[in-house]
Amino acid sequence: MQNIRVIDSHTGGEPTRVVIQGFPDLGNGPMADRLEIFRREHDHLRSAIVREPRGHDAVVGALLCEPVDPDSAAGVIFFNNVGYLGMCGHGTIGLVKTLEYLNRISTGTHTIETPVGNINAALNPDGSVTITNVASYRTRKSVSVDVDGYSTVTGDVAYGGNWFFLVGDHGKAIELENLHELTAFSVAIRNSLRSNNITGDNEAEIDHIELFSPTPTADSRNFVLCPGIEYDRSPCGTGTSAKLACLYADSKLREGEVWRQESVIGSLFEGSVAIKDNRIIPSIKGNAFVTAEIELILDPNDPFRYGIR
Ligand code: PYC
Repeated sequence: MQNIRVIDSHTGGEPTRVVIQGFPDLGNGPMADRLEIFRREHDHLRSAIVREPRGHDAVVGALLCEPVDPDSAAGVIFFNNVGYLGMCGHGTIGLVKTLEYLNRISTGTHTIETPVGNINAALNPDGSVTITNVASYRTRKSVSVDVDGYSTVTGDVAYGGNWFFLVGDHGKAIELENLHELTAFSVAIRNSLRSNNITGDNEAEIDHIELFSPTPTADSRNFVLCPGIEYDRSPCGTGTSAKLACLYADSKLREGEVWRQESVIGSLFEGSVAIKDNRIIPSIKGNAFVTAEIELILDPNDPFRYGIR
């Protein structure tokens, strides 16, 4: 038997499963190196942890690691049903609440090491968490692409820790009842970006699609398609960071001004940007709640012990 201990939480409805014990040693290198070892040697455990029958496609895994720098609170590697994430905003908020639950941190600001760089996360006195993300930026504005089965769609390419295509003008209702259509439309956009070679820096795949609409209850409402064809129940920390970078570039948001981003299920993040060395550094504030503490059991006789793949 192989036993893996995890703590589950949700951030604005989006689940995070933090692995706290029982995972093979990945060495002492930077998180980017450990991610490669994880991918190369233990990818079967990724699907065992997040996919059915133990998990489901929306679960984001977060492997808790010893940090390289002893002054950091933790290192983390994020993963999902189809692969790995450079950074994950809702997952970092969930991780911070998990570390608090484990009595490993208290109120204050903590450094978290991720594969795309170190970020700061503050556990606030009211229990909310504010993450200060990696530098975010837009690389292309108003890119038009012909989407199979739909008409031409225009959007921006931006980075917020992951790559996003952000679309404001789409004519779709961003409502839970419309999930099927929002998903099909976003998948079609993603396929068109792929076939037209529209990428992020260094030909990185744009694997997140973000649709926006006005809402009476916040500054904007979004639907975010994640790489494994699941939607983000939260407003998406990296997606909100990409949005903030676009707003700032368009002079629609000033440094320090608060942007309230609502998700398709109605959960909320508050975001703002600071400018440091000419780079846009987004901060995202949200809430997470621990929901379970579980021991996963991988029985060698179970044909689906590594998940349904
Ligand atoms: O919050 O950054 C995020 C995120 C990425 C994918 C799912 N959530």
